[in-house]
Amino acid sequence: MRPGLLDDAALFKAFKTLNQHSASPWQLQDGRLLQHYRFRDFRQAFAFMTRVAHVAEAMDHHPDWSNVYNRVSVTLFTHDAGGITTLDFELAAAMESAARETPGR
Ligand code: H2B
Repeated sequence: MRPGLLDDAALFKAFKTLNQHSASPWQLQDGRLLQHYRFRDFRQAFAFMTRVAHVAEAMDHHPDWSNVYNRVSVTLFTHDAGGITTLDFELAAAMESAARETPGR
């Protein structure tokens, strides 16, 4: 079963936990989780995306993202639920780990 939408209190709490370990804070924009990453070059940006792709497949939960050279912009949203769920926060946390493992940030 897939998780339901988070209410405001749960959202606030999840943000706090997520951003304790984030170099730059995740933001809430238009009902989605938003983050921008910058890496040394395209190779490292793509290495990051590859790391995340493995996690996303394992979770069956996928980012909306774009890549321009060394930058990756991410928005997370649970399409099936029409909003933000715990899956988005799990994927966000996995992205923070993947970013930490990617050299040359
Ligand atoms: N990713 C995201 N971000 N939201 C979803 O609702 C979603 C997904 N649904 N990945 C999954 C795939 C669904 O389409 C499959 C069939 O489980």
